[in-house]
Amino acid sequence: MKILKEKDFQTIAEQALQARINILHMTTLSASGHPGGSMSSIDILLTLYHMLNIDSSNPYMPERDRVVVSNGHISPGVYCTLARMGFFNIDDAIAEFRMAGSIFEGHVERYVPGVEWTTGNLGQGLSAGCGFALAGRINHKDYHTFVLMGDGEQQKGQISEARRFAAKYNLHKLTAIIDYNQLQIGGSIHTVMPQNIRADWEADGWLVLEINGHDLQAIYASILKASISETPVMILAHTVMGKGVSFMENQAKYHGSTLKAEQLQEALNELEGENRLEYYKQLREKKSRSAKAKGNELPKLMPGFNLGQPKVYAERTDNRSAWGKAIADLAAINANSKTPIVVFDCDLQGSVKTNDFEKVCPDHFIQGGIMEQNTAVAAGAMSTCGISTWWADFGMFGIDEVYNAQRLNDINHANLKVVTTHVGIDVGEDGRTHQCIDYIGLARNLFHFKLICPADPNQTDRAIRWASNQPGNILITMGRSVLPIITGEGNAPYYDTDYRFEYGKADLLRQGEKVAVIVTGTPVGRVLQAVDKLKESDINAALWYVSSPLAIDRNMIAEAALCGTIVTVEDHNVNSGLGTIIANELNENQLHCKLEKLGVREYPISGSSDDVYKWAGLDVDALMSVIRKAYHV
Ligand SMILES: Cc1ncc(C[n+]2csc(CCOP(=O)(O)OP(=O)(O)O)c2C)c(N)n1
Repeated sequence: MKILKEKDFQTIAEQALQARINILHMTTLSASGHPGGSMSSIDILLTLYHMLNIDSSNPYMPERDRVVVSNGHISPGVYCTLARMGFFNIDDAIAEFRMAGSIFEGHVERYVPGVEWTTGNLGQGLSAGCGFALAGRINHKDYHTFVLMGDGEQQKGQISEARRFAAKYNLHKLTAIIDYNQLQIGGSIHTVMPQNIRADWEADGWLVLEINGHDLQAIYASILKASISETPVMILAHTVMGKGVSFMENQAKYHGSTLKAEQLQEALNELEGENRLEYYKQLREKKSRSAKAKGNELPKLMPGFNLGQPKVYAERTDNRSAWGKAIADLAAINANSKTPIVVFDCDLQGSVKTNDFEKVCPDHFIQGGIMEQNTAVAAGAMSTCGISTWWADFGMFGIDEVYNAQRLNDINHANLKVVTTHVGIDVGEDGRTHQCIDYIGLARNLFHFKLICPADPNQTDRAIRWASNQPGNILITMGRSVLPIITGEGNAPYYDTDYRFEYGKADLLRQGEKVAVIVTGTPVGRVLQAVDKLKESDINAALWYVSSPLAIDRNMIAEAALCGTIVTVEDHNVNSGLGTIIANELNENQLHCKLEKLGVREYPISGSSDDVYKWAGLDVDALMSVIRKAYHV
């Protein structure tokens, strides 16, 4: 950390006064935003940033210190601080704060120069900090990660997951700073939801330092101490909401209320500032018609891995094992790559098949425990640090349980590869709590996520290898069962040595006419059997496999529609999966044909896979009956 001298403290004090004025200008001008917490934390923010190893002309320098502002609503304070550190012009931030089209959004966004992680959903920042801190260790970079948090925010359970994770991995280069102003929206933090914040952190193995969060020397000393601590440190900084303006101090109302113009004048009289609201008004009007401040181009993860030799499975096996073998193989052959491969697990290692990877790369296997929210965010943050980051879990826990965290990973343009097993109704006997029948629907809401649902172990192998060299977030899904190898018309594996995975390309498994069956996921084996059996009675239905349900193949949809009837098959909620996507595509492309959607219409039952597929009307006999009927219409 940088050593501060007497004159630095004078500078910080002057900047803090100026920043308080700017926070009020910003929030009054936009008539929205959070002045109270911005003013209680501004002394901490400025002192901290003056101590960091950062360079505004090289914002993504790999060895830079990281700050996650978990209470993203204090964006005015953050923008004032970053502007003073040279990342952008303060006039732009004041004039454009919360303006449509501006980068200076209501909550801090990663594309604002100097911001490391988009936040706003409270309780997730410490997990992101864990991801950055662990990434530093894996990348052999000697940086420190700081996470600024609110005190009301401490009520979120995910924070305790992150504390345990940091303690387990002894992330001593991680420091949390809590803005302890003792107020939140609803009033005192002690009445809204009583907690013993200090005791909770200490119980989880953190060293706690308690300071006056407006005393610059005390802030400085605590950060210095934290930077050399051998355990993770939490700094509990006693502050005053609205600090600096007497009528705003200790008033919960100013958590999220702004000053009217006359109140601003009164506040500025106290702060001895100049009321430049007219100037900023003019600036804002001018800006709204002209170019906006530019956001950062986020660095892309392009590992350039050697993808090795594809493995061709001739015997039945499960997709899970094919994924486990592929990632272990990639890790072994890329052991000397500059991009490390890391795999997270949440206490399901045997089921999600990460054992082989752990044998090859024990130090890069991260056991996150039954703490999926923390894992989703920590892994997402790590994936932005030049690390090929994978997380294997059941669909129910890696998607449904953590939907909002994945949405945040999407908003943050992370590079996380989420491999989920046990999706659909192919989960064994566990029943409806474990049957993830909404993964396509959920992923479809995430604008930038790619979704791959491989048909069999061969396509799984190819898809994993392909995904390892792709930037961005990718969700790869599979069921639990041992699956038949998908064969082409001539009985050899369809996805053979020559097969190359292509995102968005559908696979024509069987040529046919009158009916086109379009399937995704585990039902493909049963559909293939049904279609092949029907051939014996001269019913030649076409069969397409869709491995990328969010990127429908235009050729397929046009050819399938020409058949006259399309039957979609999935072991997914029929209201939000492949069938609905196909209906949408037909409609939007003005293609006309009959459509029959087969899928899951109720929360399913426990039972063997065969029994559950039969219950859902997705067994071979039921499929044959639907296809036969459609063929003869
Ligand atoms: C998960 C989540 N729940 C609710 C909110 C709405 N919200 C925004 S700020 C806030 C209060 C935060 O209090 P505190 O952490 O003490 O911040 P301060 O008031 O000191 O700025 C709430 C409930 C949110 N942003 N995220």
